[in-house]
Amino acid sequence: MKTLKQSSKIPWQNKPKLCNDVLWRYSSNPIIDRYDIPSSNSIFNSAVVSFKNGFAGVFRCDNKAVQMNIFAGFSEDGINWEINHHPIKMKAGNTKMIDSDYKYDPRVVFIEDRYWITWCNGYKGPTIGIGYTFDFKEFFQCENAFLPFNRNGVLFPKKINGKYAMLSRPSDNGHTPFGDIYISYSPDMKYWGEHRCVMKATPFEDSAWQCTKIGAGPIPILTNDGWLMIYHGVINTCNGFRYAMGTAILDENKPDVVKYRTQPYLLGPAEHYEMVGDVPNVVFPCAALHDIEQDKLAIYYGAADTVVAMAFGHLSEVINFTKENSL
Ligand code: BMA
Repeated sequence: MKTLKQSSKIPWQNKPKLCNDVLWRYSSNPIIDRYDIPSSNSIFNSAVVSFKNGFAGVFRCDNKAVQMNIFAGFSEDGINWEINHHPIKMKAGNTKMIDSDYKYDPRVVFIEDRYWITWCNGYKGPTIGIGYTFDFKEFFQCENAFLPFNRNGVLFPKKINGKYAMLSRPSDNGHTPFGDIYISYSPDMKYWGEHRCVMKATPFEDSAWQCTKIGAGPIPILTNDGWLMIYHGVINTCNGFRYAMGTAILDENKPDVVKYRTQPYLLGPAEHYEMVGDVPNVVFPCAALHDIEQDKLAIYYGAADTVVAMAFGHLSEVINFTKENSL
């Protein structure tokens, strides 16, 4: 089996006996509450990775002035987190231009020798910010990857055909009633190009939960079938947007080729903490830990733009489900 190194002790809970679904929620969800640090109004859409003997993460904590920023956090077990009370302070990375009106929806991935962070960075509107750290103490900000407006920048965990690769979702400056997933490449994490469309929102009749917009979630996972991409899909209802989670499998060497993509969602807003919060009806995955040998997948998602929750699955079942329920 192809695998990229991950910790062997990922957080886990067995599938409940009566569960027929491919993913199941952690029984003590949410794992992070809205007021878990003194300044926070909400903590959600956050990213975690294996780090040393445990885990580290970058958390979106909006404060009580409802300003969006990202904070480092640490955990021994991936479930109980200590989040710093002060936001990440960036130093100059590959540029001196590190302007940032706000930061939100981070993703984190280890590539080669360091942890790379992408987030939605406020520069005359939302675009994709990039930074790196070696230790989750000192952080360095690089050039924004794209022109505004863009969201959901998600790096692949290794170079593809010799270049860094990133998914993103060109958008507008507001709540964006459209959105498709694109891929871009860079030789150096500074200059991005070769933009290609990966997949678009679906026609309403084909799969309505993802008919308004879609965006990449966790770092894609390399499997024998290709890249497993977990993403969010959105439908615009008479009460506003509803965000659910789906999966697709992209070709390993040509990841703009979609091999499979689920018609049904795998997890949608159904529990109270997903349906009730600052923004109701949002399941927004931003990170996943996996262990191919143990066939385990642990997904972290923001719920109702208020708290962080987890769901589990067997990787093989997720892949089979994606193949068997493909559009
Ligand atoms: C998006 C972003 C996300 C949020 C989602 C639902 O545009 O702001 O952070 O979870 O909307 O409100």
